[in-house]
Amino acid sequence: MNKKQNSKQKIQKLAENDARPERAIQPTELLNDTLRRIFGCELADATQKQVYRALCISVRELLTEKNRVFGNRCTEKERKEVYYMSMEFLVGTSLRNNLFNLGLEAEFRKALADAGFDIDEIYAIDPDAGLGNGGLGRLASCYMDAATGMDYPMTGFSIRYEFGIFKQKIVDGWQMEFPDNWLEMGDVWLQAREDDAVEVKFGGEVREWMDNDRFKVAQVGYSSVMAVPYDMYISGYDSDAANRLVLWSAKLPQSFDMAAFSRGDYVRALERNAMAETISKVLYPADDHIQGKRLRLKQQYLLVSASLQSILKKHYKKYRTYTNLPEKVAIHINDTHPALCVPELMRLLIDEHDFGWDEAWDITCRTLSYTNHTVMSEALERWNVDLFREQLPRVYSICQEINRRLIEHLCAVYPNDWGKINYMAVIANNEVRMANLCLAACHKVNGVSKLHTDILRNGIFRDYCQITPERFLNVTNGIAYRRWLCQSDPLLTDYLKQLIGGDFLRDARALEKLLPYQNDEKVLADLMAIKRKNKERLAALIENQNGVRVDPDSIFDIQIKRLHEYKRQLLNILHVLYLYRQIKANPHGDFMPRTFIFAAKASAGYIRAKQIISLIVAASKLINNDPDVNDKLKVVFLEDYKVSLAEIIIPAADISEQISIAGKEASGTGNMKLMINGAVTIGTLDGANVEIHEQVGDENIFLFGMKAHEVEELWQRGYHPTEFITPELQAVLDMLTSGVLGQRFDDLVDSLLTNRFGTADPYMTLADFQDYARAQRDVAAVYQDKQRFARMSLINIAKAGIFSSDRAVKEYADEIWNLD
Ligand code: CR6
Repeated sequence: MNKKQNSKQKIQKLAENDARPERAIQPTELLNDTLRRIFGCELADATQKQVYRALCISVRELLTEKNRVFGNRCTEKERKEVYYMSMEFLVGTSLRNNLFNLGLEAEFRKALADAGFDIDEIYAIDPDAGLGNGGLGRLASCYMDAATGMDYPMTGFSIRYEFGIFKQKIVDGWQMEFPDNWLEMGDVWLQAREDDAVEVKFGGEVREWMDNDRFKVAQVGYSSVMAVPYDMYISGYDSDAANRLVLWSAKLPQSFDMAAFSRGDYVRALERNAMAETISKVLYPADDHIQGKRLRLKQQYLLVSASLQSILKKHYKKYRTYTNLPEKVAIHINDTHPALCVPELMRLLIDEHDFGWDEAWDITCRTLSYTNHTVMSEALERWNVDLFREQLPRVYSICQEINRRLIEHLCAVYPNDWGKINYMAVIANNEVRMANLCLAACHKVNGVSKLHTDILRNGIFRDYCQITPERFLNVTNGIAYRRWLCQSDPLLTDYLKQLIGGDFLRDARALEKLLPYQNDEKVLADLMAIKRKNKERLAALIENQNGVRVDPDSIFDIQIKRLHEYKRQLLNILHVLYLYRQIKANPHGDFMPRTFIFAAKASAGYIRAKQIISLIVAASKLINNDPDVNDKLKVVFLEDYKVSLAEIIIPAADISEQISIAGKEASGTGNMKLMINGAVTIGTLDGANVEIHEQVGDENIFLFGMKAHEVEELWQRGYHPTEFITPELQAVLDMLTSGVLGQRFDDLVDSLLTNRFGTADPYMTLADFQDYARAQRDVAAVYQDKQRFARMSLINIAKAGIFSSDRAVKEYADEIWNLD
C-alpha cells in the first residue's frame, strides 16, 4: 500500500470511529506524511511556511473526511438540513479554531515544538478571512461553528471575494484603504469543485409562449456567468460533525472564450473574462448602509441563484421530488442581501421544474425564513426598478406578480388604506423593496434582540405583524464563546477550569458556577491578576504598533466596532477631551488613571465617520504628548480592526463601551464578547445591552442616557441640541474648532449644532453627554475599590452564558428551521 492510501485510510478510519476519532492521531506522522506528499520534505528540513501549509492541509483533509461521513449519515437518516445564505461570513483565522475544536491543539503544539517550531508563530501566518464587515458577518460564522458543534447539518453559502474587508492604515491622521489579498495564504483552506459549477444568467429579456397548451416563460438573450463552488470546512467543538461553507466564485463559461478566440479576438475575450470575474472580486465595505450599485446586485444574484440551484439538485437526487422541500430543507435569508431567494426559488420551481404558481408559492414560503439586522432606514435595501429589470428581467417579472397578488390581498385586509398598502408593497415608487419581499413570503421573521424585535413588531414591520403576528419572533444574538473566551483568553479559561471544572466548555450556562465565589478575596485577586496579564499583552502590542506606552494599572476603557455615527464614538472622544480639560485645570487632583482604546474601520466613502477617526487620532496626539496629563490619561487608536486583533484586545478590557443612541443598535455582539471576558459595560439601554442588564442587574453595569421611547419623545417634542450645552461642553467643542488639535473639525461641530447637513445632532450625542459623563465618574469611583470592581467583573463572566451562540442556534433550529 502506498503512503497516500495509507494516510487516507487512516483518516477515514478515524473519522468513522465515533468515540473521539482524533484522539488516535499521531501529529508528527501526519505532518510528515502531508509534507512528503505536498513538498517532498519532512519536518526536519521544512520551512515554517511549508509547515503551516502542511498543517492546514492535514486539518482540512481530516475535516473533509468527517464531513463526508457526517453527510452520509444525515442522508441515510433523511435529516432536515439548513442552508444559511449570507453575503458575509467573517471567519477570521481557522487553524487554531479547528485544532481547538478537534481537541488536537496540545498534541500539535508539542509535536511542532519537538521539531523546533513554535505553533504560535505558525498561527500568526494564518490570515484572517475577512469576508464580512462587522457584526452581521461574524454572527454568521459564530452560527456555523455552533451548529456544527451541536451536530446540526448546516451549510453556509456566500461569495469567495478575492479581496475581503480592506486593510486600514492611518496616514497623516486620515483612514486609507488597502486591498486585502487574503487568498495568497488563505487559499489553503479552500477546495474548488470545478465540476459542480453552475450557470447564472444576467440581462436579456423575458419570452413567453404556449407549448402544448402549457404557458411557458424563459429568459432569452442573456449573458452567462459560471459560479464555481469552493468549500471551506467548518469544525465544531468536540463533535463528530463537520459542515461546509460554500463560497461561489464567478467565471466566464468556456464556450464564450472559444468563440472570441476563434475570431482571433484574444484581448476582447480576456476583457470579458475579467468583467465576469469582477462579480466576486471584492466585498462591499459598507455596514448598515446600502449603495444600490449594479455590481452588488449581481453579487447577490450570483449567490442566490447558484446556491438555490445546487440545493434543488441535491434535494432531487435524494428524494426525486421537490414537493417535500419545506419538510427537508430550511433556507435562511441573513438580512435582505439574499432576499432574491424569494423570486429565484419561484423562478426555478415554475420555469425549470414545471410547478404552478400557487404550489410554488406555498413551497417557497414554507422553506424560507428571514432575519432582520437593522432598523436604520438607510440600510433597508431598495433597488431601482430599471436597474433591477435590466439585470434580472425574469426575476423582475416574478416580483411584479408577487406584488400584484400581495396588493390584492392587502386591499382585502386594509380596504382603502392606500398609505399602508403602499408602505407594504414589494414594488412601489419605482423601487423593489427587499425587506417587503421577505415579509411577503417568509414563514418566520426574526429580530436579533428583545428590544429590536419589539421595534420591528410595533414599528417598521407593524402592518405585516398585525396580519400574521405568529410569524414574528425574537432570537437574541449569540457568540461562539469557545473562540472568544477559551481560545483568546487561555489564562482565564485554564483558571476557570481549575476553579469550577470544565463543564462550561460544553455548556456556557455552567459559568454560573462562578457566582458563589463573588466574595472570595483570593478568587477576586486571581481574576485581577489574569486581567493584568492580558492588559500587559495589549500594552505591549500598543507600544509596538503605536509607539505609545500605556499603564496596565490604568482603566482600560475600550470601544471596538465599526465606525458609525449612531454608535457614537464621537460621544466617547468628546468626553475624553472633557476629562483632559479637567486634568489640565487641576493637574494635582485625585484622578483615576485611564486609557481609552479605540479600533474601528469606516466605510470607504463615509466621510463623517473618517472625520471622527481623525478626531480620535488628533486627540490622542495632543493628550499622549502632554506631560501634564501623562500618567493619568492616554488615548489609543489601533489600526486595522479585525477578528484576530479583537481576540487580543477583548481579554484586556476593563470597561466595554456600548453607547449607541437607544433604538438604533439592533443587538451588538461585541458587548457579549467583552462581557464574557470580564469587562463591565458602560452603555445605553439599546440592543442586547437590555438583556445584559437583565442578567447582571443594576449593580453590575453602568447605564446612562435616554431610553428608546425617550429618544422618540424628544424627537416628537423637538430636539434642540444647543439646549444641552454646558460651559464645559462648549469649551470642548471649542477645542475642535480652535486648531489646538493640530487641525480644525468645523464639520463635526456643525453637524452637532446646525441644520446645515440636515438634522442637527441626529444621534443626540449632546443630549446624552451629561449623563454619560456622570456614568464615567461612577466608573472611576467604583474602580478605586479594586475588589468591588473585580466582583462586578466576575458576575459579568458568570452571567454571560446565555449569550452563547449554542443557545441562539438551538432557538433557530427549534422555532424557525424545525430541525430534528
Ligand atoms: N451592523 C447590527 O447593526 C447586530 C449585527 C448582527 C448589524 C448589529 O447591531 O449585532 O447586525 N446589522 O445581528 C447589519 O449589519 C445590517 C451589524 O452588524
